[in-house]
Amino acid sequence: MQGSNKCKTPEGIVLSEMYNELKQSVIDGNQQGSKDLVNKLLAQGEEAKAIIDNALITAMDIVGDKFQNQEFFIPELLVAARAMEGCLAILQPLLAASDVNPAGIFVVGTVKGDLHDIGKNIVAAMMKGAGFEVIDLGVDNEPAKFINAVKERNANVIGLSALLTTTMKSMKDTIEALKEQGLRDKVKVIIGGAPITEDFAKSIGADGYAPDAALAVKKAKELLAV
Ligand code: B1M
Repeated sequence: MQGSNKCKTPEGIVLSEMYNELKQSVIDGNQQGSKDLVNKLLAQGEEAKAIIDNALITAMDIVGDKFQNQEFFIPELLVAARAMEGCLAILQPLLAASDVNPAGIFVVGTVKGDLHDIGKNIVAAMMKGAGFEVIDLGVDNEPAKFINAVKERNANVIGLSALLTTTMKSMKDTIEALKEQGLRDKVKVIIGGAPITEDFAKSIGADGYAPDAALAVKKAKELLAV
């Protein structure tokens, strides 16, 4: 958010109120209302990344807490996720607006058994924006899917995303499969997702861990020295 909490647009609209409204709208699962608010914030000159960081991610964290406290159930989780996805559909092209030469070839996907893709989609968009060619495998990818993509597309970085503690093991399996295929030295592996930590990344032999999409870009550039 630009300026202080009380920062006003030329029309006198308080930006922090618009951010709060957007947060609530996503929590309520109001798809059209959320998209309208995103468009309004963009029209006020707010940047895509600021909108994601200051409203959308916080909204999903609140939704997650409510789910954990049994205030929300799967239907509420789903409608909030759809509202968030609608907003991201507007914001992703803005994050990815870049015309530089590919800094590297990045294969990204959510690991086997895991259907969460909102964070992974933000990572993919930010990597595109940073000039990487991005091959997005979607969700629920067994190790062989990553192996094939690395072989076919000659990728030099893989991004593995997991949101469930139960699917973290699949990250280790993917790294083991890369070793078995003799590909481990050819590709850097970055992992991320809410339950992932630096220690876990080290313990499974990943090259890097990133807690958010911006740091995933930084880590990829650092590993490839670009
Ligand atoms: Co699910 N879910 N969910 N869910 N869900 C969580 C993850 C949970 C923490 C909620 C809770 O209990 N508080 C919990 C996991 C508990 C655990 O494992 N410890 C949970 C559960 C239990 C489940 C189900 C099992 C529920 C059920 O069926 N009983 C089920 C599992 C389905 C499956 O995957 N097999 C399930 C289903 C779903 C929906 C389908 C309804 C929906 C997902 C929709 C979708 O993704 N298209 C959903 C949602 C929306 C959530 C929460 C509420 C929000 C996730 C999200 O999108 N966050 C989530 C609670 C939470 O995380 N606060 C929850 C916003 C997103 C931007 O953040 O993905 O963390 P995140 O990405 C961040 C960083 O982590 C990082 O960058 C992003 C930000 O910049 N990052 C990377 C992510 N990937 C990265 C990769 C990188 C680097 C950084 O490098 C490659």
